[in-house]
Amino acid sequence: MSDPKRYTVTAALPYANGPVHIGHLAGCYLPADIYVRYLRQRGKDVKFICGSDEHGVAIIMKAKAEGVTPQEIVDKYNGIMQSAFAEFGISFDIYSRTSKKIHHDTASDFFLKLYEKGCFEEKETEQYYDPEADQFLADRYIEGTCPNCGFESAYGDQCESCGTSLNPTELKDPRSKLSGAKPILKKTKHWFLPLDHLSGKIKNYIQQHKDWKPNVYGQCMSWLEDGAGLQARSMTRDLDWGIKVPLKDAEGKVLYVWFDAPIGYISATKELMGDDWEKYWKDEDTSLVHFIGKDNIVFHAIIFPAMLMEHGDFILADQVPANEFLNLEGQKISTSRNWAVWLHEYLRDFEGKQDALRYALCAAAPETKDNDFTWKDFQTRNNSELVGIFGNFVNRVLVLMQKYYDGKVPTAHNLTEVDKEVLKAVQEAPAKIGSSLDKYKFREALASYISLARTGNKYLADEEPWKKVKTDAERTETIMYVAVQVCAQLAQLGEPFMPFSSSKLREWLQLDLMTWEDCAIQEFLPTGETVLRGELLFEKIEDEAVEAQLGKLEATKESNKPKPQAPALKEEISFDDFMKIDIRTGTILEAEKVKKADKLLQLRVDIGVEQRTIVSGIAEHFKPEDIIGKQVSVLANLAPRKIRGVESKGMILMAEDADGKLVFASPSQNIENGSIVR
Ligand code: B3M
Ligand code: ZN
Repeated sequence: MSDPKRYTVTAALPYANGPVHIGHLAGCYLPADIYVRYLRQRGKDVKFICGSDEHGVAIIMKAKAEGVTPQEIVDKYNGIMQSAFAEFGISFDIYSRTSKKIHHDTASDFFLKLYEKGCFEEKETEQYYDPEADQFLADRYIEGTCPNCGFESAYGDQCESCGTSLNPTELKDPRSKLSGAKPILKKTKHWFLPLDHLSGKIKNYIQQHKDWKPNVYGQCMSWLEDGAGLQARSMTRDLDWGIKVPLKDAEGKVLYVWFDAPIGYISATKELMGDDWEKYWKDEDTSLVHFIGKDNIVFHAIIFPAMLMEHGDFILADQVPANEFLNLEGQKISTSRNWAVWLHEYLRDFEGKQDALRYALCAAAPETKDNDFTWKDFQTRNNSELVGIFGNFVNRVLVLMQKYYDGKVPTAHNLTEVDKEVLKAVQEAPAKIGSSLDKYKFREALASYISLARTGNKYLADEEPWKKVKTDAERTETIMYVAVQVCAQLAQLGEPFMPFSSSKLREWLQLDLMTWEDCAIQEFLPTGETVLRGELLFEKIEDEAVEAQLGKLEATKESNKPKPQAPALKEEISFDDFMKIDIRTGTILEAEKVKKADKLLQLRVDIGVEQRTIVSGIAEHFKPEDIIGKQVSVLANLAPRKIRGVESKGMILMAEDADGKLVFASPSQNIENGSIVR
């Protein structure tokens, strides 16, 4: 939409079932925040809407895993997520929760309106039911063998091994994850939203948006062309957590989480704007923009628009700038495997360095394809770009300004071609960066931004005012005048990307934030204005800090390795069987290798009642001299055996792990030899 009157910008409502990690930030919340800050700086009327998604099976599963109620889960994580976003400067106008009454009411009314318009199809279908747990089973609660690849722990909706999406009834040997019981099929009624009659309208809508990012447009078109995508979708579920279906004959049923969650954007806008909310959702001059990750594309570009079309009162999304996924050190980010950089942990380990992460994540954002975050990259970006170029430039300018002019901006005398070029770059930066931001090309925008810092840094290094100051006072003044204008522009245009540093820099330069348009100038600080000394804008990230993070990930890898399985238990024996065994404590008195037998030690053991010879297969694990004097447990009534010509009476008890490591099953404290072990 060209030049809309206002913007409603939403960022996907994250499930309140875990803390926020860098994948969330890079994929959705950071680009959304950059975009919104940019719009605000352009003086646009924009509302930035988000909140916690507190319904759905994801929440219930997490509650089960932590052994608490769903309510406790959402309360806990809503708090953690909200403060992490705030700490990183994600500047929502509202961060709401789908558990609020205003949302329950809004979503119920929406459902009722569709119901009254006859948009739903009531259908009785057979669904899996757990007879022991006495409830219908959500797809994720059913496990079984994948009909496609034979993987034994496929979920009811998808096989994580081969990726096929499934229907629960397609699983072989289905079992309930709640009780382990074999689920039975039972009839249940649900309200389906038919989509086929909308297919023309939906296709038309998507095709009007060829300007969408290719990954988004492509996914929508392939979904529409596939046909299967436009089957009627059930908008209700048999669950006891969620928004109750507002109908009489709907006991025990709630709204499908993907029905209620996007309506959450509307509820939050109502909560924020009161009576003034409607124009943000109903006026054709409003541009509605959904920032999301790629796994949410279909819901935002097809299903939610279909719901809005059926309702009739609302505008549809103008843009759906979805990102692909961010990987971490070459592996998919995973909450369950703890393969992630959690924002609250980053804040603890890199205090005050929010902008460094914002910078690195924007520079490596998975805009067109999945991308990798590595700690080494992060360090390089910070140390060479932020510290080495941007920070170095600003610091030199501020130091020299104090040193030469007590902070007073000097006069510009004759401008050279180089001076003019630098000032031109300053003036043109807003248009250049802005045109990338308008196209949701955040990486490109950031690259143009940092290139202005590079220009400034190079200018100073080439012009060497610290040398010229001795011979040419006028030239030095001109150089410093130009350099300080570059700093000022960096302070202004840095606001969307690195708001913390940008605001510090404006403070040192004693500048207020200007509108983006007003920044298309060459002079921010006229001769005679004063700037302050300031401090260092960025700090180096040391190797140790990076190594600590890599060490943490290494430890995660270790703990994710499948644990060796202990051998299965042997057959049960009776108490009488057990009583036949005579185990005694004894002390090893002598130990020597058995000739021509690598594995055997011949031991002399005092077992209280007598001394005996025992041949033991432990020579590869212990040196004879190390075990003399050791107290051990001895199976004393084992029938004697001749081993390599030596009569062995009894056996030393050892524990052996899966790797074959041996340790003595000794008494934990010394006790009289001959004591009975039982
Ligand atoms: N909560 C899925 C997710 O967190 C879902 C998004 C809802 S947006 C309306 O990925
Ligand atoms: Zn499979």
